Amino acid sequence: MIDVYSAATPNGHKVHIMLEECGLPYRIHHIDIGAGDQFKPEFLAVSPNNKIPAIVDPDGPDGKPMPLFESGAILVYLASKVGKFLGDSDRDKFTTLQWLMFQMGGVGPMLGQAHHFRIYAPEKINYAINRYTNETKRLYGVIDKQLSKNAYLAGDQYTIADIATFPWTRSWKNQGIDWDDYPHAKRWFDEISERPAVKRGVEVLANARKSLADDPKAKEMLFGTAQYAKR
Ligand SMILES: N[C@@H](CCC(=O)N[C@@H](CS)C(=O)NCC(=O)O)C(=O)O
Repeated sequence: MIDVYSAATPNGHKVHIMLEECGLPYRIHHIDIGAGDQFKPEFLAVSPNNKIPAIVDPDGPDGKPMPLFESGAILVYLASKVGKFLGDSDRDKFTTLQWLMFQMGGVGPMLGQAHHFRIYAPEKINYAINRYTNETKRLYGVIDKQLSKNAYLAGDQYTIADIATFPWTRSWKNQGIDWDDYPHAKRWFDEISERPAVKRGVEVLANARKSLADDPKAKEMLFGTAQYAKR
């Protein structure tokens, strides 16, 4: 049974969806990132960057427990474990990894900043809002173009590149996106939303999710001095 340390956020959803897609048994441990659980020594021992998601697979490749943080690494690990969602040929695998890296290095960080400056920042800083909204639109444009030629991001198969990217596009409204501008991405989004494993994955820990809007303590934990204390 894989232990999953997580919350109902886009990076958490990636792993919840993947586990559901793979049919792997898992036990979920809620890390309340608004309450500061991510700074507890027992969580930092598995995830030293104080971020969810993290997993511990008691049955690692050498038979010993395998702890992992970083959602992209976890997706690659689980795909390798079950032999699915990475692509069949070496060419397919590298193409999948390419689009996974595009998500990890571009889509996640930039859409996250767009969300932050549009919704959470205490002051409206137009330069930051425009910078990250425009970058988000550019990235949706790249995705849309790729999906105009392919059913999925890495080609004709549903892979961990789709599993990594989809959860970030669920917050399209808060990122300033109008789906009418990205019809191919919308077709992909609608199709993935309907997958039974995706429907189950996005419900994991959904009840524990709290809005940050009126929660100054959570904002302090996520964006304030708590982040920068030496540990
Ligand atoms: N690159 C990391 C990012 C993880 C991440 O940003 N997690 C957020 C929630 S989506 C988090 O745990 N934030 C808590 C914190 O920064 O203290 C990954 O993909 O796993």
